[in-house]
Amino acid sequence: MPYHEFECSTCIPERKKHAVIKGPGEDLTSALPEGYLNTIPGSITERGCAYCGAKHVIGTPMKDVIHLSHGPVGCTYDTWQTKRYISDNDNFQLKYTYASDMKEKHIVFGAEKMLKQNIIEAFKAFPEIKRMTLYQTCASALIGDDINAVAQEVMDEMPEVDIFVCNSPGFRGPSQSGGHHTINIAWIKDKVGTIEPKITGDYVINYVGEYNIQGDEVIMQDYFKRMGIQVLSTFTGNGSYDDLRAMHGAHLNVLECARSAEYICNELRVRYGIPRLDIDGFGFEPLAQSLRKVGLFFGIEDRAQKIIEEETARWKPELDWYKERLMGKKVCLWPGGSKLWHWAHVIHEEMGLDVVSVYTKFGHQQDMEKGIARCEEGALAIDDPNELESVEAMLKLKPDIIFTGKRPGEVAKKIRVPYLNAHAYHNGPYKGYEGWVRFARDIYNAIYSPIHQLSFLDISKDEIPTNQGFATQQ
Ligand code: CFM
Repeated sequence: MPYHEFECSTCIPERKKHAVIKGPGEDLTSALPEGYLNTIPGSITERGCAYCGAKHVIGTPMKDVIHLSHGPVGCTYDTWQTKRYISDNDNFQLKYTYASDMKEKHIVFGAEKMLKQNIIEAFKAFPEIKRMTLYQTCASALIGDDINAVAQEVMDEMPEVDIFVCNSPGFRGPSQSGGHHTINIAWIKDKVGTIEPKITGDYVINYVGEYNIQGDEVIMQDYFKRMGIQVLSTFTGNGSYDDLRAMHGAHLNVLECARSAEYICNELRVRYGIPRLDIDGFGFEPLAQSLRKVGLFFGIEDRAQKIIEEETARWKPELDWYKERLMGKKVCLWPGGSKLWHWAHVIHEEMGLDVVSVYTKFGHQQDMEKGIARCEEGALAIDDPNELESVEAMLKLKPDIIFTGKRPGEVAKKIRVPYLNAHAYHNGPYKGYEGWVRFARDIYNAIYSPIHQLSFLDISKDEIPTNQGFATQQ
């Protein structure tokens, strides 16, 4: 039986089908954990909500916009520490956060009037910004505030502004992935096609599912520019609201994170006939293949090849230096969604790491299928894990490092497992040739940092334990 039962979860028998061990010769389809379902009551999930997926993942990276949540102020939490989608306009979208600040009285009497005042006040406070995204939250959706009507009233009174409304309250479920879907569809339905594109070149793409975490988009944009490609819009990292209204003018959608943004690509194909090309900016070989594919589409493979050769010659020796030192180190690869399959095989092939476990918080079964196919035999695959399960897994697997988010990362540190931030990165960008070397350097530093050796010290005793089965100093 491929399912893995956690000791800590025997009291929640439904959890059993959410974890599998990749056994030798096992039929992958029968071993696939369940996924993209509502979280089981009693299992304290670490997922985000549908509002978070819409706003904090996809909406907020848009740089020239006031992002206002209609709800309690706590819903706007998620700032520099957890989200690092930087921009070239001095990080306007990260520096400020806006909420209508609903209180109990608004739940009783409604908050539409207050919302209208808040929208006008926000535009007045930042007169140079003429665009806004407005997000429904659980609180305002439950009482039925009509935020579309409020937004329309403001636009009628202030013709110079444009407001995008996103109806993805947290309870819409089942996780942030539901929110990705909702905002993708809302954007194409309400905004794409409302501005005509400015075409300046022969090869025009939208770069989709790319959120410019610590500059990922900038590094990829540079390759496209060197190939003579015009990036009409980026959905949505460092992206501009009005550029994204003109997405219908591109010749090709180049899709990076298929988990969060395949929906808009599929719609752009149906509505405007623009093809979708999935690429991967992580790792030398996947990136080379991606640049070649884009080059092939436009008949400019030679330009792609030139970049691949230049960049590989510049960065490969550094990558190999790290590979030698990371060979055979055990990794738990525990991101939110698509990084599980973007990374699983390539960290093994290009950095020598062995993936002993994969998990995804909100990925669909197809994400898990790709992830399991690409990780090592014997690996433990978990869907929507909770904290107790991940601690149990770490104690059992004794990884040298885990790649995950801040919350599970802090727990890992307490049991002396080094953690690297797979979401916001430590010292990114991680995309591109240079980025991939930065990733290797961060992994190396995390594993070999003397701090982890020191953390094994029990100062109540007179001994210095050196190796307890986790990181070993070289
Ligand atoms: Fe796509 Fe993302 Fe990811 Fe994602 Fe995310 Fe993210 Fe992630 Mo955090 S869009 S699925 S909802 S690659 S925020 S930039 S790092 S969990 S693996």
